Amino acid sequence: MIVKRYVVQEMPEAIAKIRKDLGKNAIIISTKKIKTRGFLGFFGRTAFEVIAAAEEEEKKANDHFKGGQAFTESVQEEAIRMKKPEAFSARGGTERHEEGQVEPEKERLLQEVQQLRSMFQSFLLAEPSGVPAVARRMQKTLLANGVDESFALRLIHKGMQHIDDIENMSEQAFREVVQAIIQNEMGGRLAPSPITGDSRVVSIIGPTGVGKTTTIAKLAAHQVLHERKKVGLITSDTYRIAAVEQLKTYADILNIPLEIVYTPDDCVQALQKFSEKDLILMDTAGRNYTQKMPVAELHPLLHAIDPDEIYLVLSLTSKTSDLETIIANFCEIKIDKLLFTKLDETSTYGAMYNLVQKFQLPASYATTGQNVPDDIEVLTPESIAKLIVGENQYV
Ligand SMILES: Nc1nc2c(ncn2[C@@H]2O[C@H](COP(=O)(O)OP(=O)(O)O)[C@@H](O)[C@H]2O)c(=O)[nH]1
Ligand SMILES: [Mg+2]
Repeated sequence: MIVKRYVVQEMPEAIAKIRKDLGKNAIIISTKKIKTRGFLGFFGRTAFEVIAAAEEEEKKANDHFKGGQAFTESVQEEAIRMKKPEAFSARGGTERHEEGQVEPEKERLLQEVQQLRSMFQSFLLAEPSGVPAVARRMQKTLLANGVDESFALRLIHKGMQHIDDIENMSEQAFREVVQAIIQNEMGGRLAPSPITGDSRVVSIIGPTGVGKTTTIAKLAAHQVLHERKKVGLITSDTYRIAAVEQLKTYADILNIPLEIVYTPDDCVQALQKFSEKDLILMDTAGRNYTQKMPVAELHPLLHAIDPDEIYLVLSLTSKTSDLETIIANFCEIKIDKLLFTKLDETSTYGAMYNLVQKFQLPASYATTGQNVPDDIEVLTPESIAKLIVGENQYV
C-alpha cells in the first residue's frame, strides 16, 4: 500500500497527479482545505491537501484499469470465499481449518480488505465533497435497501470506474450503470433458476413460518396447471397437526396425492408410491435453524429422499444477520438454491444480493403475497438488480 500527500491549488490538479503517480484505481482518503504560507508568512493562499493511496500492484499496473480492478476484486472475492462455509465453496472442497485458525496469508488479505473498506468509506462518506452527488445518492439507496456496506461501496466504486464523465451524469443514468453491474454479478453461475426439467425430487427446507408450505402449493399448482406434470407431495412436517392439514387441503384442491413421512423408511416407501410421478415436492417442518441441532435432525430424512434439488426458503422480513447464521448452519446440507418469500411485506431487498454473493448460491423464486397460486415469480438477474437499485418494489 502506497500513501501519498499532495498539496494543490485546485482539485483537478490533484486528481491528475494521483492518476499519474498511483494509477486509476488510487483512492482519495481525505481532502482538506489548508492555508499555505507565502513569502515571510504573507500572501498565504488557500490550497487543498489531498491524501491518496493505492495498492502497490495497482501502481505497477498503472493505467491498466482492468488489471487494477481485477486485483481489487480478487481480494474481495478471497474475503468472501473465506467467510462462507467450506461446503459451499466447491462441493466437497478439502481445505479445512479449525475455527479461528486462519492462515497468515488469508489473514493478510482480510486485513487488506478491511483497510480498503475503511478507505472507501472515508472516500465516500467522510469526504462527500470528493464524490459526485449521483454516486452518493446511489450509495444511500443501496444502503437503505439493506445492501451490505462493503458490497454497496464496491458497486459504487465499480460504477464510477465505468464512467468517464460522472459529473454530468443523471441520477437515472448512474442507477442504470449500477443496475447493469448487479445484473452482471447476479448472472452466469449465480443466475437464478426455477425447478429445472430434469429435477424430479425437490425438497423445500427453511425456518418456521417463512412460507414453505404455501410456496409448495404455489409451485405444485404451477407444475400441474401450466407444465401439465404429474406431481406428488410428501411432507415430513408432522410437528404440527395443522401443518399436515394445510398441505392436504392444497393437495385435494389440485387433486394430487400427499404422503406423510415420519421416518427414513417412510421416505423410501413414499418415493416408491410416486414412481410414476414427474415431480415430487417435499415439505419439511420449519425449525429454529439459527441453532445447529435442528439442522442435524433433517439429515436422515433428506438422506433417504436424496433430492435432486434442495431449496432453502428465507423470508425477507427476517434480519440479514439471522439469515446468514441460518445459511451457515446449513453448510452440512447441500443447498442448491435460495427461495425468498414475503417480498410484499418489506421494502428492503438487499439481503437477496448479499446472500447470493456471500454464499455463492443462486436464487430461484420470490413470493410476493399469500395468494395461491398467483403470488410467486421466477427471479432473474434483471428483476433482482431492479429491486436492489430501487427501480422496482412490491409494497
Ligand atoms: N405476505 C406474505 N405472506 C406469505 C407469503 N408466503 C407465505 N405467507 C404467509 O406466511 C404464513 C406462513 O406460511 P406457511 O406456508 O404456513 O409457512 P411454513 O411454516 O414455512 O410452511 C401464512 O400465513 C402464509 O399465508 C408471502 O409471500 N407474502
Ligand atoms: Mg409448513
